[in-house]
Amino acid sequence: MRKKTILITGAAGEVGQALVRKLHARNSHHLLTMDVRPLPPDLDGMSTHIVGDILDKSLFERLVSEFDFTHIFHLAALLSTRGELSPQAAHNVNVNGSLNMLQMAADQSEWKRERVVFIFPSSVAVYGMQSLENKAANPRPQEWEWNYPITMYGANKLYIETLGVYYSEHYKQLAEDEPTMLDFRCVRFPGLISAFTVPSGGTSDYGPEMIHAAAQGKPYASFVRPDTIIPFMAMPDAVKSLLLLAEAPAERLSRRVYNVTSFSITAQEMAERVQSHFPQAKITYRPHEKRQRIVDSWPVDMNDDAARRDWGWQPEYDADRTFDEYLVPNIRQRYA
Ligand code: AKB
Repeated sequence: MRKKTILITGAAGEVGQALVRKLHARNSHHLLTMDVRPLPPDLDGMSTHIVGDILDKSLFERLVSEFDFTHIFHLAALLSTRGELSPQAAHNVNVNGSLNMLQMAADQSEWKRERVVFIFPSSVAVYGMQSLENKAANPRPQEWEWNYPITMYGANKLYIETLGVYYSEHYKQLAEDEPTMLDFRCVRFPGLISAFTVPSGGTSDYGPEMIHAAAQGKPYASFVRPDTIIPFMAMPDAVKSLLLLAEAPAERLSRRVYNVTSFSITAQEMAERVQSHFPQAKITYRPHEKRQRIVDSWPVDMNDDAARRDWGWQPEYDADRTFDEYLVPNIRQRYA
């Protein structure tokens, strides 16, 4: 019999590592992890790990013969800054790779006559505020408002959201017998901050970079202006939202794509918090015109009322708790 399994792609990334730890601690499912990189040694033994590429369809053909995927957390992606440096590579991974995953989950759902739950992290990058005035006038957009991304990454995420809904509700709509469809569920994340990993290739990275630099006694020049504001969230809340949404009863869900967020903060407020914990921190500002424009196109906040109402979403870490109880103690220990 095939093993009931949770598949996590992009498992060596920031969210992936945190999710693997959490799911392993629950000990309820067999975990199959995938990434183009090996997992860090401290995750050894927590999953069956495959070093492989989501673009490799033949790999999935082999995997489905061995594993029965009940849930797929498809986290693999190239982030927004990286995507602007290599737009075609980003499109390949973020769109073609995601399409492979969706098709595999659709085939599995149809074949098993059981909906595979497909969890997809999207991003604040799907928004595109057209000016700073527009950003200030529309601080908390709903899911369907201002969906005019200016990055390859944002455009890719928005498209996969749409395809996920298609595969869940309209796939093979002209066939005589409607297949059992996959169950696509998506959270749109703000900038994420982890105490244990440092992001790479994102444009919200100035937040986490600032604090990780300060804890190591390194100076940091922020690539955005001090007044730059976007929403952020601590990594434990990001993982919490993925699991809450994965476990929510289908009848409670009024949409397939949900905003989730925690606190909005300017780069300067972030720097002040960092400096209050690390008084020697040297934080300066050297805005990078193009990365600045990307962050300026993201809203101040996101309306996450639907997630709160439908599946009880509530962040546990506001800005105070994120810094005082999560980031600072763990980061101090990490670099001690
Ligand atoms: C990025 O900066 O690209 C990501 C994101 C906001 O999704 N952190």
